[in-house]
Amino acid sequence: MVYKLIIALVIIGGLGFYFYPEKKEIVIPEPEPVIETTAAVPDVTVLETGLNIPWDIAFVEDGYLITERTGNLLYFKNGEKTVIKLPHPIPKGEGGLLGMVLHPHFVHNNLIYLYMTTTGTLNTVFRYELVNGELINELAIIKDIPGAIYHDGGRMEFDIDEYLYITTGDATKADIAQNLKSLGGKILRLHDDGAIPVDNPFNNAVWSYGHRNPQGLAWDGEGNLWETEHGRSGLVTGYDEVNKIEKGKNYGWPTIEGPATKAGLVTPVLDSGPKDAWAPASLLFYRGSLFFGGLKGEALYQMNIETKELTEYFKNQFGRIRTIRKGPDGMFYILTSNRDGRGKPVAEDDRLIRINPDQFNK
Ligand SMILES: [Ca+2]
Repeated sequence: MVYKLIIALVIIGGLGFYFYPEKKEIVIPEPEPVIETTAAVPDVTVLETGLNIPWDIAFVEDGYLITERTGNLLYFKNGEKTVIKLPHPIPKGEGGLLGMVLHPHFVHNNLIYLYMTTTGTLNTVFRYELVNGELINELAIIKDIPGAIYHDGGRMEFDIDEYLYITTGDATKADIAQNLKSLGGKILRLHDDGAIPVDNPFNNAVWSYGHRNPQGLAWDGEGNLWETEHGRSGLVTGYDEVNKIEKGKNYGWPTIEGPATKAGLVTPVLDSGPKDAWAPASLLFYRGSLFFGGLKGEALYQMNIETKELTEYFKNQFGRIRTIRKGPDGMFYILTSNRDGRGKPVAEDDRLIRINPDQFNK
């Protein structure tokens, strides 16, 4: 009986094979070709034109925010520009609306920080919630930062431990950089709500001092904090600086400048020399190098941290370059500053330009 059943199954199976000789093919998808994420992006793409002294950029879902020194907070999404109203007007002709940084948990708490001139020449860092295109729940996390038309500092960054660092300028009064009771000419360090961290070196907001006009902050792959700073200006220029920042240290302004050394003061890792001026205005760490925009130098600079070698890119191509930041797509984004009264603007200025960093590794 069992034998007959097996025979029957073999016959049926055979018939099945005869009547259905074409098996349905199982399609195995070809593996996706491995594409270098940046390979298809052009070296240079102008994304926005007609900006008016843009100072900082932050990336949000579906777009980006840009501050203009004249007092506008702009939101760009799918090619559309919206102006986000500031709760405070910016005084004309003074420092203005400068740095902007998002809270490390912005996607959950909507917190945004803006560095701006308020009354007179004093600068304040405000924290807001950005909800439905409106800045609400204002909190002044630090105020009465000395300001002036120039030398206002204004750059802000969070470190991986979520402390907020803020650069402040000497507000053209050099001596305040050495005064630990003044907030000018410093790098400040605060909790995200403005509270003073207990491990700050001087029981106040000051983290380091003796700075003239620091404009860029970035941490390298080993967690070291780096800073760019404008050297002397006026009749003579030069001695712009790249400094490695350590807690509580004195970076020398106005006692020393350039490669000069003095006990108790920190000499920059790199300076531009007495004749060249970069006017370094930002800072970004990328693959063993520090990148910064140069205003007076009209270039994008790369300093190899190990060799201290400095390379210039786009010299005189875009005019004055203020800010460089890396986008969530790994691209560099730079902002020009040709409408600040010191440049020679072309019709497109000022511009947001996307730069593919792959070109720097060839
Ligand atoms: Ca210095």
